[in-house]
Amino acid sequence: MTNPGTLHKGWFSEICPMWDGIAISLKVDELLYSQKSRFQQIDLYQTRSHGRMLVLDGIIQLTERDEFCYQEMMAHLPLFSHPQPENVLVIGGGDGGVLREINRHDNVCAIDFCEIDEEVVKVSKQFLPTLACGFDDSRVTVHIKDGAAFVREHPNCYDVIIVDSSDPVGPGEALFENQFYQDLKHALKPGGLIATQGESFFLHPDWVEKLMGITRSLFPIHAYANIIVPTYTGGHIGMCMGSLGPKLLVPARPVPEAFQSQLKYYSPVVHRAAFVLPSFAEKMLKGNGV
Ligand code: SPM
Repeated sequence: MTNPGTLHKGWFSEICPMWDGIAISLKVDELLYSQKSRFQQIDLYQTRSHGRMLVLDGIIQLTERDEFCYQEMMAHLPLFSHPQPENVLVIGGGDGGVLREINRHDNVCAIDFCEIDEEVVKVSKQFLPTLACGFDDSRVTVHIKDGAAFVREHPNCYDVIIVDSSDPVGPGEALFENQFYQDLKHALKPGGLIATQGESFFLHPDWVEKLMGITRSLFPIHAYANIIVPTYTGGHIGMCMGSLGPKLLVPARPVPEAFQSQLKYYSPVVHRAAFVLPSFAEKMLKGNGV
C-alpha cells in the first residue's frame, strides 16, 4: 500500500485505515525528501515543533523530539531483561535509532541488523544523523534483506532479537505472522528472548491479542510492555516479549549509573512499570497470559 499521508494548509495528517476515524497532525515547515522506493513511499519533513519526522507510506515512524521513548524501550527493556546479551539481531528500524541504543551496551559483542529497504537507511544517514549514528559501530553488520528470510537462515544464533517493524500494512506484513514468530524462536540461543513492535491495545486490540496469542503459544515466558510515544496516533505503542528463560518483568542485572545518566526514558523503575497494564487491557489479554 502506498499512502503519502495528507497535507493540508501546512499540516501533515496521518490517515490510516488500520486506525480509521482518528489521526494525528503535525504542522510542517518543509518537505525535505519524498521518494518512492522499491518497497514504500519515504517522506522526510521538517516539522514546526518536533524536529525532523520520518514517514513511511504515510505513517509516522519517528520525530526527533520524542524518538527516544520508543528506541530506548525497544533496546533496553529486552537487553536488560537478559543476564548476558552478547549476540543481538535487529530486524527493521532502518533509521538506526534502536542500534544507537544497543551500542551503549558493552557486553554486546555482535549486532546483526537486517532491513528490507536500503533507501530508508540512506535517507536516515542523510537527514537523521542523531539516529543513523547507530550504524557507526564496528559491532554492527548490515544485511539488506527480507527479515523473515534472514531469520529462517540463522537458527540458534542470538541471545536477543528485536523486531522494529512498521505496521502490518506494506513491507512489514510478514513480520506479524505465526510462521515468523516460530522462526524467531528457532533463531534464539537457549535462554534467549525476543521483543517485537506490538501495536497499541487502545487502537488495535485485535492485533495485540493476535500477537500475544502467538507469543504465548511459543514462549514459556511472555509479556506485553507499554511505551508512551506522543507522536504515534493514540500516544501509545507496545512491545510483545517472549522468553526462553529470563523473567522479563524485572531487569536481570543492575543499570550502571554512568549508563543511566545517558538515558531519558528507560530506567529499572520504568522497566517494571512498563508491564503494568490498565485493567481493561489486562482483562483483554488475560487469556493470553499477560
Ligand atoms: N526506529 C523507529 C521505527 C518505528 N517503528 C515502529 C513504527 C510504528 C508506527 N505506527 C504506530 C502505530 C500506532 N498505532
